[in-house]
Amino acid sequence: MNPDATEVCDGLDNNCDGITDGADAADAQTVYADTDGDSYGDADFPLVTCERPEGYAERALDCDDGDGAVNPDATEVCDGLDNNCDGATDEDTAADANTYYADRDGDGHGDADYALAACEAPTATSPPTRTATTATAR
Ligand SMILES: [Ca+2]
Ligand SMILES: [Ca+2]
Ligand SMILES: [Ca+2]
Ligand SMILES: [Ca+2]
Repeated sequence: MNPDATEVCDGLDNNCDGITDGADAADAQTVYADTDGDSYGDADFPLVTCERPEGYAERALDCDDGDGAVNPDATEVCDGLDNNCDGATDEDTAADANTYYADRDGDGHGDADYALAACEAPTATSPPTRTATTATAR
């Protein structure tokens, strides 16, 4: 141990700076604050440390660290939130998405050949029915 030594995570103050296993340790890891405890941290709050403290996660990617039900492992549902942190809110793959059928003639009855999963009724300009004027669930 001497001031020229490199600090490493070993329980010793290798470089004699008075700090044992400080953030300057060569093999320190970066962890991220995980306020909601879902094991995904907030990339905006990193911490370089030898020992991951309580309340920190080894991976970031939590797009809402105030909601434990929102993280990359979550299932997207139609609720106005980006549950699975993929950057899209209530995407067509949501677990409880409705199936809509194109109603090209506007009689209120859709065409089973033109089904589309979505949280909200598609607009007339949505694929796969560019000529549809309305869409309806059935
Ligand atoms: Ca050390
Ligand atoms: Ca989290
Ligand atoms: Ca999403
Ligand atoms: Ca959602």
